[in-house]
Amino acid sequence: MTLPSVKSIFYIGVSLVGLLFAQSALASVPEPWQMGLQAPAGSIAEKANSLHNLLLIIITAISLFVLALLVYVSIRFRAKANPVPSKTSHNTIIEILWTVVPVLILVVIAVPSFRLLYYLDQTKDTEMVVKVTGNQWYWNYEYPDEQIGFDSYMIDEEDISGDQIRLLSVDNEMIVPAGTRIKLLVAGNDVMHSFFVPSLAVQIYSVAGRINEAWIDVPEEPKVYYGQCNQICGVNHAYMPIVIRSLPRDEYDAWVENAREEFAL
Ligand SMILES: [Cu+2]
Repeated sequence: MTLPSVKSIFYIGVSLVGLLFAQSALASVPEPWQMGLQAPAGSIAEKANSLHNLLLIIITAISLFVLALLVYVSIRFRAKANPVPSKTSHNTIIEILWTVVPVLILVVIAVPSFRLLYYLDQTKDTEMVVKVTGNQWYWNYEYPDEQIGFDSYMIDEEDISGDQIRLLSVDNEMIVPAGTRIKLLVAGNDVMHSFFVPSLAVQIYSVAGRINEAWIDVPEEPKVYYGQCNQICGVNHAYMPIVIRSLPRDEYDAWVENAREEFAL
Protein backbone atom coordinates (compact mmCIF):
# COMPACT_ATOMS: atom_id res chain seq x y z
CA MET A 1 0.00 0.00 0.00
CA THR A 2 1.43 3.37 -0.95
CA LEU A 3 1.70 6.22 1.54
CA PRO A 4 -0.95 8.54 -0.03
CA SER A 5 -3.64 5.89 0.27
CA VAL A 6 -2.74 5.22 3.92
CA LYS A 7 -2.92 8.97 4.41
CA SER A 8 -6.31 9.31 2.72
CA ILE A 9 -7.74 6.45 4.79
CA PHE A 10 -6.42 8.23 7.87
CA TYR A 11 -8.05 11.52 6.84
CA ILE A 12 -11.37 9.79 6.16
CA GLY A 13 -11.12 8.30 9.66
CA VAL A 14 -10.34 11.69 11.15
CA SER A 15 -13.27 13.27 9.29
CA LEU A 16 -15.65 10.56 10.52
CA VAL A 17 -14.51 11.12 14.10
CA GLY A 18 -14.90 14.84 13.41
CA LEU A 19 -18.49 14.28 12.28
CA LEU A 20 -19.25 12.29 15.41
CA PHE A 21 -17.95 15.11 17.53
CA ALA A 22 -19.19 17.85 15.23
CA GLN A 23 -18.77 21.29 16.68
CA SER A 24 -21.11 24.21 16.53
CA ALA A 25 -20.62 25.96 13.21
CA LEU A 26 -20.94 29.37 14.82
CA ALA A 27 -18.26 29.11 17.43
CA SER A 28 -14.81 27.63 17.88
CA VAL A 29 -15.08 26.33 21.39
CA PRO A 30 -13.92 23.23 23.28
CA GLU A 31 -16.59 20.51 23.43
CA PRO A 32 -17.17 17.89 26.14
CA TRP A 33 -15.33 14.67 25.17
CA GLN A 34 -13.70 16.46 22.28
CA MET A 35 -11.37 14.29 20.21
CA GLY A 36 -8.43 16.01 18.57
CA LEU A 37 -7.88 19.69 17.95
CA GLN A 38 -10.53 22.33 17.48
CA ALA A 39 -11.46 22.81 13.83
CA PRO A 40 -8.74 24.98 12.27
CA ALA A 41 -9.67 28.52 11.24
CA GLY A 42 -7.45 30.53 8.91
CA SER A 43 -4.30 29.67 6.98
CA ILE A 44 -1.95 29.26 9.98
CA ALA A 45 -4.31 26.90 11.79
CA GLU A 46 -4.88 24.86 8.62
CA LYS A 47 -1.14 24.42 8.11
CA ALA A 48 -0.64 23.61 11.82
CA ASN A 49 -3.45 21.08 11.61
CA SER A 50 -1.99 19.28 8.60
CA LEU A 51 1.45 19.19 10.27
CA HIS A 52 -0.25 17.70 13.33
CA ASN A 53 -1.96 15.07 11.17
CA LEU A 54 1.34 14.17 9.48
CA LEU A 55 3.08 13.85 12.88
CA LEU A 56 0.24 11.68 14.13
CA ILE A 57 0.85 9.21 11.30
CA ILE A 58 4.62 9.19 11.92
CA ILE A 59 4.46 8.75 15.71
CA THR A 60 1.79 6.07 15.38
CA ALA A 61 3.93 4.13 12.90
CA ILE A 62 7.02 4.46 15.14
CA SER A 63 5.10 3.37 18.26
CA LEU A 64 3.62 0.33 16.48
CA PHE A 65 7.05 -0.61 15.07
CA VAL A 66 8.71 -0.42 18.50
CA LEU A 67 5.84 -2.37 20.05
CA ALA A 68 6.18 -5.07 17.38
CA LEU A 69 9.94 -5.35 18.02
CA LEU A 70 9.37 -5.61 21.79
CA VAL A 71 6.76 -8.31 21.37
CA TYR A 72 9.01 -10.18 18.92
CA VAL A 73 12.12 -10.19 21.17
CA SER A 74 10.07 -11.00 24.27
CA ILE A 75 8.75 -14.15 22.60
CA ARG A 76 11.65 -15.14 20.36
CA PHE A 77 14.40 -14.61 22.94
CA ARG A 78 12.64 -15.58 26.15
CA ALA A 79 14.69 -17.83 28.50
CA LYS A 80 12.79 -20.97 27.51
CA ALA A 81 13.12 -20.52 23.75
CA ASN A 82 16.66 -19.16 23.89
CA PRO A 83 18.49 -20.67 26.90
CA VAL A 84 21.98 -19.59 25.76
CA PRO A 85 21.91 -15.81 25.07
CA SER A 86 24.01 -14.35 22.29
CA LYS A 87 27.10 -12.40 23.40
CA THR A 88 26.95 -10.04 20.38
CA SER A 89 27.98 -6.50 21.37
CA HIS A 90 28.24 -4.78 17.96
CA ASN A 91 26.50 -4.92 14.62
CA THR A 92 27.69 -2.27 12.20
CA ILE A 93 24.73 -2.52 9.82
CA ILE A 94 22.14 -2.17 12.57
CA GLU A 95 24.03 0.73 14.13
CA ILE A 96 24.14 2.57 10.81
CA LEU A 97 20.43 1.86 10.29
CA TRP A 98 19.31 3.09 13.70
CA THR A 99 21.30 6.29 13.16
CA VAL A 100 20.37 7.03 9.56
CA VAL A 101 16.68 6.11 9.68
CA PRO A 102 15.84 8.41 12.66
CA VAL A 103 17.83 11.20 10.96
CA LEU A 104 15.72 10.76 7.82
CA ILE A 105 12.52 10.75 9.90
CA LEU A 106 13.63 13.97 11.62
CA VAL A 107 14.36 15.59 8.25
CA VAL A 108 10.89 14.61 7.01
CA ILE A 109 9.40 16.23 10.13
CA ALA A 110 11.70 19.27 10.03
CA VAL A 111 10.83 20.41 6.50
CA PRO A 112 7.10 21.14 7.01
CA SER A 113 7.79 22.23 10.59
CA PHE A 114 10.28 24.95 9.56
CA ARG A 115 8.08 25.93 6.63
CA LEU A 116 5.22 26.58 9.09
CA LEU A 117 7.48 28.39 11.57
CA TYR A 118 8.71 30.80 8.90
CA TYR A 119 5.20 31.24 7.54
CA LEU A 120 3.75 32.35 10.87
CA ASP A 121 6.85 34.33 11.80
CA GLN A 122 6.39 36.85 8.99
CA THR A 123 3.78 39.42 9.91
CA LYS A 124 3.14 40.91 6.51
CA ASP A 125 0.17 42.02 4.42
CA THR A 126 -1.88 42.62 7.53
CA GLU A 127 -4.88 44.91 7.12
CA MET A 128 -5.32 46.14 10.68
CA VAL A 129 -3.67 46.15 14.09
CA VAL A 130 -4.99 45.19 17.51
CA LYS A 131 -2.82 45.68 20.58
CA VAL A 132 -3.49 43.09 23.28
CA THR A 133 -2.31 43.64 26.84
CA GLY A 134 -2.38 40.97 29.53
CA ASN A 135 -3.26 42.05 33.05
CA GLN A 136 -3.98 40.26 36.32
CA TRP A 137 -6.62 39.01 35.39
CA TYR A 138 -8.17 40.39 32.27
CA TRP A 139 -7.22 41.39 28.75
CA ASN A 140 -7.14 44.89 27.33
CA TYR A 141 -7.66 45.48 23.60
CA GLU A 142 -6.57 48.62 21.80
CA TYR A 143 -7.25 49.50 18.18
CA PRO A 144 -4.58 52.17 17.59
CA ASP A 145 -5.83 53.26 14.14
CA GLU A 146 -9.45 53.44 15.27
CA GLN A 147 -8.56 55.06 18.63
CA ILE A 148 -10.51 52.46 20.57
CA GLY A 149 -9.49 50.72 23.79
CA PHE A 150 -11.31 48.62 26.37
CA ASP A 151 -10.89 45.95 29.05
CA SER A 152 -12.35 42.48 28.65
CA TYR A 153 -13.41 40.61 31.78
CA MET A 154 -14.86 37.12 32.15
CA ILE A 155 -18.59 36.97 32.95
CA ASP A 156 -19.00 35.54 36.45
CA GLU A 157 -20.80 32.22 36.71
CA GLU A 158 -23.82 33.72 38.50
CA ASP A 159 -24.24 36.35 35.77
CA ILE A 160 -24.20 33.95 32.81
CA SER A 161 -27.21 34.40 30.56
CA GLY A 162 -28.48 33.38 27.12
CA ASP A 163 -25.90 31.62 24.97
CA GLN A 164 -22.98 32.75 27.12
CA ILE A 165 -20.50 30.06 28.07
CA ARG A 166 -19.30 29.48 31.62
CA LEU A 167 -15.60 30.40 32.07
CA LEU A 168 -15.30 31.50 28.42
CA SER A 169 -17.65 34.43 27.77
CA VAL A 170 -16.48 37.98 28.41
CA ASP A 171 -18.17 41.35 28.82
CA ASN A 172 -16.34 43.13 25.98
CA GLU A 173 -15.25 40.90 23.11
CA MET A 174 -12.45 41.60 20.69
CA ILE A 175 -14.45 42.48 17.58
CA VAL A 176 -12.83 42.06 14.18
CA PRO A 177 -14.01 42.17 10.58
CA ALA A 178 -14.42 38.70 9.00
CA GLY A 179 -12.03 37.79 6.20
CA THR A 180 -9.22 39.99 7.49
CA ARG A 181 -5.56 39.43 8.26
CA ILE A 182 -4.84 41.08 11.59
CA LYS A 183 -1.57 42.00 13.23
CA LEU A 184 -1.52 41.44 16.99
CA LEU A 185 0.85 43.41 19.18
CA VAL A 186 0.92 41.59 22.49
CA ALA A 187 2.22 43.32 25.60
CA GLY A 188 1.97 42.82 29.35
CA ASN A 189 1.30 44.98 32.35
CA ASP A 190 2.39 42.80 35.24
CA VAL A 191 3.31 39.10 35.30
CA MET A 192 3.59 36.94 32.17
CA HIS A 193 0.39 35.92 30.44
CA SER A 194 -0.14 34.12 27.15
CA PHE A 195 -2.67 34.98 24.47
CA PHE A 196 -3.94 31.64 23.18
CA VAL A 197 -6.77 30.95 20.75
CA PRO A 198 -6.55 27.29 19.68
CA SER A 199 -8.78 27.39 16.58
CA LEU A 200 -6.75 30.27 15.10
CA ALA A 201 -3.50 28.56 16.17
CA VAL A 202 -2.18 31.68 17.85
CA GLN A 203 -0.29 31.50 21.11
CA ILE A 204 2.03 34.29 22.12
CA TYR A 205 3.43 35.46 25.45
CA SER A 206 2.38 38.75 26.95
CA VAL A 207 5.41 40.16 28.73
CA ALA A 208 5.76 43.49 30.53
CA GLY A 209 8.21 45.81 28.81
CA ARG A 210 8.15 44.25 25.39
CA ILE A 211 5.83 43.87 22.46
CA ASN A 212 5.47 40.48 20.81
CA GLU A 213 4.08 40.35 17.32
CA ALA A 214 1.79 37.74 15.82
CA TRP A 215 -0.89 37.65 13.17
CA ILE A 216 -4.14 35.85 12.57
CA ASP A 217 -6.07 35.07 9.43
CA VAL A 218 -9.72 35.53 10.30
CA PRO A 219 -11.89 33.47 7.89
CA GLU A 220 -14.68 34.99 5.78
CA GLU A 221 -17.48 33.31 7.69
CA PRO A 222 -18.49 35.34 10.78
CA LYS A 223 -17.74 33.32 13.88
CA VAL A 224 -16.76 33.46 17.54
CA TYR A 225 -13.35 32.15 18.57
CA TYR A 226 -12.72 31.29 22.21
CA GLY A 227 -9.37 31.15 23.92
CA GLN A 228 -7.77 31.43 27.32
CA CYS A 229 -4.66 32.70 29.02
CA ASN A 230 -2.08 29.96 28.62
CA GLN A 231 0.57 30.97 31.14
CA ILE A 232 0.00 30.45 34.86
CA CYS A 233 -0.28 34.05 36.02
CA GLY A 234 -1.76 33.96 39.51
CA VAL A 235 -4.88 33.05 41.39
CA ASN A 236 -7.36 34.05 38.66
CA HIS A 237 -5.37 32.66 35.75
CA ALA A 238 -8.27 30.38 34.81
CA TYR A 239 -10.67 33.33 34.70
CA MET A 240 -9.30 35.56 31.95
CA PRO A 241 -10.71 34.05 28.75
CA ILE A 242 -10.38 35.49 25.27
CA VAL A 243 -13.27 35.99 22.85
CA ILE A 244 -12.67 37.10 19.26
CA ARG A 245 -15.87 37.75 17.35
CA SER A 246 -15.69 38.29 13.60
CA LEU A 247 -18.47 40.32 12.02
CA PRO A 248 -19.41 41.10 8.41
CA ARG A 249 -17.72 44.33 7.29
CA ASP A 250 -20.82 46.56 7.64
CA GLU A 251 -21.60 45.29 11.14
CA TYR A 252 -17.96 45.76 12.08
CA ASP A 253 -18.02 49.34 10.79
CA ALA A 254 -21.16 50.01 12.84
CA TRP A 255 -19.43 48.55 15.90
CA VAL A 256 -16.37 50.78 15.34
CA GLU A 257 -18.59 53.84 15.08
CA ASN A 258 -20.25 52.99 18.35
CA ALA A 259 -17.00 51.95 20.06
CA ARG A 260 -15.33 55.23 19.10
CA GLU A 261 -17.67 56.89 21.56
CA GLU A 262 -18.00 54.15 24.18
CA PHE A 263 -14.34 53.12 24.26
CA ALA A 264 -12.55 56.23 23.04
CA LEU A 265 -8.84 56.24 23.88
CU1 LIG B 1 -2.76 33.31 32.98
